[in-house]
Amino acid sequence: MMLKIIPAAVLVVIILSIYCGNLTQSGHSGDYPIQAVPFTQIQLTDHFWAKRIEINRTVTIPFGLQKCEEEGRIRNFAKAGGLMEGEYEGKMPFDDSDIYKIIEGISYSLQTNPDSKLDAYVDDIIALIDAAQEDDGYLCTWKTLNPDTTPAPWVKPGPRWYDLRSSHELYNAGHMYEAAYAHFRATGKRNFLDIALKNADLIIKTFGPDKLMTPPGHQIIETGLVKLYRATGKQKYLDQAKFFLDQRGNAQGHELYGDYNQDHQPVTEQSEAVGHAVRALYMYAGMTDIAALLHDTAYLQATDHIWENAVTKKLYITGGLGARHQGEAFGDNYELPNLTSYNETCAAIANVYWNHRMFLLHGESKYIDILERTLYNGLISGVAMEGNTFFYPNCLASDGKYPFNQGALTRKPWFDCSCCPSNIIRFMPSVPDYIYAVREDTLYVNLFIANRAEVKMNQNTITLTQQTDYPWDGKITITVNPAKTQHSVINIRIPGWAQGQPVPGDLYQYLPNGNDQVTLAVNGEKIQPEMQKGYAVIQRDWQAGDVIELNLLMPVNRVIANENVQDDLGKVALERGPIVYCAEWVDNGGKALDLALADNAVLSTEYNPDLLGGVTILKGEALNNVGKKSTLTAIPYYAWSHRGPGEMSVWLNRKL
Ligand code: FUB
Ligand code: ZN
Repeated sequence: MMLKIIPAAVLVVIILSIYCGNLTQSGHSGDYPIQAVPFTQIQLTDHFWAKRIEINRTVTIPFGLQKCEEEGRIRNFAKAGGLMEGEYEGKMPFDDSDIYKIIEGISYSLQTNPDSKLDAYVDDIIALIDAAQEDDGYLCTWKTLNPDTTPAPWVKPGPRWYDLRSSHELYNAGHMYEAAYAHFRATGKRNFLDIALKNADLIIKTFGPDKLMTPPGHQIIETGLVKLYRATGKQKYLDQAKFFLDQRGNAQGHELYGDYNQDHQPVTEQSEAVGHAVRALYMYAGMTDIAALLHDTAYLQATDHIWENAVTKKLYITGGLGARHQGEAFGDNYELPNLTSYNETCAAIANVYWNHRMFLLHGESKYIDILERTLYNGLISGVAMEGNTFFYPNCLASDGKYPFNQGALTRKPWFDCSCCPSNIIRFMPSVPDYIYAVREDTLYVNLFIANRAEVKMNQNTITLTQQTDYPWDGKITITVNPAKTQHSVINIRIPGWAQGQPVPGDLYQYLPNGNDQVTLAVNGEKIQPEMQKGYAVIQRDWQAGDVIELNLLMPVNRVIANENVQDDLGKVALERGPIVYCAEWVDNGGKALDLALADNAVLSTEYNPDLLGGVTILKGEALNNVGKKSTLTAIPYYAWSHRGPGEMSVWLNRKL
């Protein structure tokens, strides 16, 4: 590595002064010190994400809507609103949330691809939601239709707010707020936002000190309320988010749910990622919002501790979180089985939301390292390249027999509990949100995705053109065109994988590969900028036409896991750039478990435009399961299971 590192002590002083500076402003709510450049200012020109986002728009969104229509999720609103007769349809108490998530995805999508027909269709659904809302603002179709029955045996029937541990009334509300905020921002229309605010006002009237003090069984209302605060500027929504978080672990107002629901300790005392992974990760995102917006040091410390635990003890190499099928939950430290790994797609999405917030708060690239790892591996594996079949769990090995995906061996079109497909729909269009961010006179380049962006910064507008074939090639060229020449800072993220560190901590490490991996140049001249918090810091008077060239060599990296991870003992995983690889049966003579790859076996790379939508594959000499020499072919993990069910493994034996 040729980049210079700032001494740790200097960094500590800088961090403290920045953070203490914020603290002195307390009393008023603030915001994240760093702001994302919104995806609406970014036009993707790449071949990887643009394709995926377009498939989401043209296939996944219509497919999700069709499923929701067929299965009665939309009718439930009409029925609850008295516009048609009938009982609640659906097996889950949170089917309403799928509609909200799809509206959120459509809203994002409308911002970049205006579509008046779709816009009008969404307005029709919003009219049904409006009809289903009770006069005082209450909104949850299964309760309104018949509180004395239940859609699922694990939910107790009963009046409003009864069995909040399982009823998902507040979960539905949280997704409604997130969607209403997105719809408001995308269209400027208040029809959905006003429904959400009316509901939130009822919730504020109902829950609080000296009122109901029960927290939701499933978190998400917290980040949703923060978005309502953003939409209105009204502090009461932010305070309500904190109120719900503060009730966890507080036995004063309810019987504690326990660690499955992260209700075993006050959140500020929690330091280990436990329980149901999606619940937990949405909660950590909400806690990070509180840490940032209310400058709350106790929340800040807790999120830092939990992050440390999750990343250094519980993270799969694919960025997946949540080891256990049982309870869809985090396992113990280092409990990372491969065949039975759960890694719910929703948890991967939540992990991106959380790490993005952690970056906006701390400005360190390690959060983007986790975000990128999740994005390119354990998250997009959740949806087929054709856009209409899905993984709910994302396992790291398959024997072709254990039906890990809700009874199936490959991706399924839909699920009774369809949280993952609808989450994919809402997430995909927002991917460009994660590319750039700004803080005063500093621009952060976080992800390498070809695009053209207009960034407002420091009373200037900078047009950026990023060109790259990432993730297959590590050459990145960024042309900088400021409207006026100005002194500012461009922070280029140097990924952990390019600096010999797959993830922060010692959960995984690379076997040495002897490559000097990073070079940077401005206008053709090599530079050696300072490194700060994982970024190469380039300061200058930027002029129209300045060109930054970053070269991240992409050797094949061999990963080994911490020896406490029993399932990975004696094994190696392969990565190239941000992509984690796997061996799949179809490329390896019908068998992919029990292959052995010697540490010194040479691996070659080859881009195949006709395979799996265009992928770089790896090849090398290995031993097959009976000890015979064979050629190993590895494909990107996200692309597995497109050619029929069978064996797959991310981790390979180092010795037979
Ligand atoms: O409970 C709502 C959603 O259903 C959760 O987030 C998922 O894990 C699934 O259980
Ligand atoms: Zn899910």
